[in-house]
Amino acid sequence: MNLTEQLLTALKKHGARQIFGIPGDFALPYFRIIEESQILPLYTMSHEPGVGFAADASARINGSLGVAAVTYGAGALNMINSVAAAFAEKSPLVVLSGGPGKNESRSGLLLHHQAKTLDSQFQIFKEITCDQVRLDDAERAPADIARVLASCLRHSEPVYIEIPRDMVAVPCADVVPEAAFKVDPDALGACVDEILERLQQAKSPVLMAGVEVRRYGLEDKVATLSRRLGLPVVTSFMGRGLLADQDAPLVGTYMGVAGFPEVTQLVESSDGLFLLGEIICDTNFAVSETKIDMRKTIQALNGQVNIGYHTYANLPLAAVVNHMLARVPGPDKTFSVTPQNFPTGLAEDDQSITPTDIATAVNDLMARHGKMPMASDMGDCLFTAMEISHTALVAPGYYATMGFGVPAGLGLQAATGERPLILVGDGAFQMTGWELGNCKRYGWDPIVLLFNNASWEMLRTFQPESHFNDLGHWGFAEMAAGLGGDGVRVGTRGELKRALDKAVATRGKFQLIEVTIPSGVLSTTLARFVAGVKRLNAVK
Ligand code: S1T
Ligand code: MG
Repeated sequence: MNLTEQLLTALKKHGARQIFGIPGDFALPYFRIIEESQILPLYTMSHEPGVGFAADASARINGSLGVAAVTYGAGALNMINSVAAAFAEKSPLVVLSGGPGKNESRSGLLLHHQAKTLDSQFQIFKEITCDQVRLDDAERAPADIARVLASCLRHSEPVYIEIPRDMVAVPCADVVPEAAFKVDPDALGACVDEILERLQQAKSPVLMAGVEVRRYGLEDKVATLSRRLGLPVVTSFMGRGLLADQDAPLVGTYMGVAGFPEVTQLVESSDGLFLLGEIICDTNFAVSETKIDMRKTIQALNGQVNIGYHTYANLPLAAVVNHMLARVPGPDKTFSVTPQNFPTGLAEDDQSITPTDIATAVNDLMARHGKMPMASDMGDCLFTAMEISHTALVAPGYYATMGFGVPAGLGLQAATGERPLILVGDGAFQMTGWELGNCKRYGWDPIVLLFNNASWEMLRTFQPESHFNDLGHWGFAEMAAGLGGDGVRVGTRGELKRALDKAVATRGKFQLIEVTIPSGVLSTTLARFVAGVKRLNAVK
């Protein structure tokens, strides 16, 4: 096999299921091999930010590698923000970029798509990936590919692979996957002893499941562990959607002053908070009513476990969870939790629509037709997602970039075959909503709920005096047909319910429901978040 075929075979062996991409002249040679070899299906998108978000979402929902294939310079550098989002949120994304060959690199000419030096792109990607390689040596290539893909899975962070265009078809040996990382059994045993002891001594222990629990495919094991230890489970804002399909004592999502008071109370009064794979960031913890004393918590993240003031290094999350399960064989403890409740029973009347009405309508829809996986963009749509009953969710809950929602929803459907629900604001839709034009080619048919408040409402909420947040009305519903889907604008709660029922009944085309939301109307969750942040800032 040639170098590209070996790379594709290795990607598949390491869990990749599809490739999203946009070619260019530096990438045409390897794209041709992708298409002709059919080792992995290729989905082309319309703009590289969408390529990155779709590939990232496919990684998140499958708990395995996502692959974004681009050309050198204008392509790869156009995708920096999506890769940064994947890095920040620990998503195992593999970036493949075409690159200049040896002779043209030595021509003495500046090459098109070159920024500063020919190596600039490689250096830029070093900042947002955990490992990188340029495949310019066929002898070294198998070991380099094995190392980089192992890094991607082990750290659950993006990696960068540059393929010079004069190397794509050179003969190459098989890629032998690297041996699994060896855990020190004594360190693991000591660590798990201490975790179990702390949890047993605590009067009100709580387990918070973070994104690493999904990234390492541990949701079912964590659900079992929580039942056996009798631990109520919460997720953070970023971890919303985790354990949705598991038999776990899931109470709800912790959002401090912005969340459900019962969940806030449970977490902030706990004397044994067990943060499992949770990123300690501002969107997860800055809105804490009472500052959580991290010294009293047990934090397992990034391959280490911090307890109080000491750290157990080189203990992958899976090793810790597996060893805890072995130490706590069961049976399940008998205990009950009061899960947070979600709004249902939307009145089908002529009232204007609030974001919380949208959540209510979706909860009613899922109760009637079954759960749908969701992709959400940044904006009030993501805060509204916290009011939707637990279902699989991919969203930029920490890095908080706009533009994620629509391409991520397409990545969900490509990766799972399931019809997704996409939540997106008007501002974010203006960025990457046009990727819906690719649905027809691939038979994707998401239902898109477009929150149209004609503004960058999250920004206006914090700075109402600024008029630059007013976006005016775009006719999104009318644009849907031109993109190959159906579009409708709704302004009352009755219209919303009827539009959702019609959308669910219509398959084979995307269904865009443009929801007109009166200016200044926020979801209950965002209103609480804003009030809480203002209150916390006032006391600082
Ligand atoms: N650009 C990108 C790519 N991501 C961002 N998060 C921002 C800018 C800043 C930003 C927000 S929230 C927001 C912006 C511009 C407005 C979002 O508008 P829309 O999608 O219409 O949603 P809504 O009206 O519900 O706010 C965050 C705070 O940084
Ligand atoms: Mg808006």
